[in-house]
Amino acid sequence: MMKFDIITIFPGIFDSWVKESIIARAQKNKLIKIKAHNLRKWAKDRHQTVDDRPFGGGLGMVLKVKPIFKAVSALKNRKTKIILFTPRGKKFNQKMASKFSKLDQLILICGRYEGVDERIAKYIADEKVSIGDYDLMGGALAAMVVIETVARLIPGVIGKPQLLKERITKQKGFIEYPQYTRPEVFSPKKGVKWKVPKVLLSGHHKKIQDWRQKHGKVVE
Ligand code: 6GU
Repeated sequence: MMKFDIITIFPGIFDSWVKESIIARAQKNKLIKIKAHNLRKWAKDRHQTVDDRPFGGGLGMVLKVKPIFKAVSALKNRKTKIILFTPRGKKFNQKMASKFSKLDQLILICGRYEGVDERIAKYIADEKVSIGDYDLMGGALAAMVVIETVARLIPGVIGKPQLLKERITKQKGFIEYPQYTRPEVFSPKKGVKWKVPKVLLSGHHKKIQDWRQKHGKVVE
């Protein structure tokens, strides 16, 4: 079973996402385990301080290195990778997801927008990951993106294993192609017809495959 340990100052953000959908079912079936840990658990002073003012001055607060170090030390076991989410990280893609899916555990450190002490990136994290070139409020959404992408690659997480296999192309990766269902013709208003491509109604397997290859996108 693959374990996802999230370190965050906003564990509540993950609640509904963990309780619903395919992620919840995968947990119930003991294929994965997701736990959002409150970083304050590892801040033992009276105010459970997890952040402090930046050296050199500047606005905002910076997450301290010690609580994160203690959290990671407490959570780390098995074949694991420690990921720090930061806009300066390596851009996340399907290939990284595929590598991560072979581990026993991911520890995901969610920073927040003002910043985290750079020693966490330098000494604690195995990988620095960004999910794209835009600014978020913190790493929580990035963690959900990574966990969902990785979890669905684990055998059994997606209901029918054929669903994964069907999309594996001759090359590496998955093919994402356009899909249609009934009706064959939809009329949003008089004189307008939105039609399903004829080839998909033909029953001609090879032609359908070629069409899907041509119009699809390979994600790897
Ligand atoms: Cl991982 N964190 C933040 N704060 N912003 C981001 C990001 C991560 N990836 C893209 N933007």
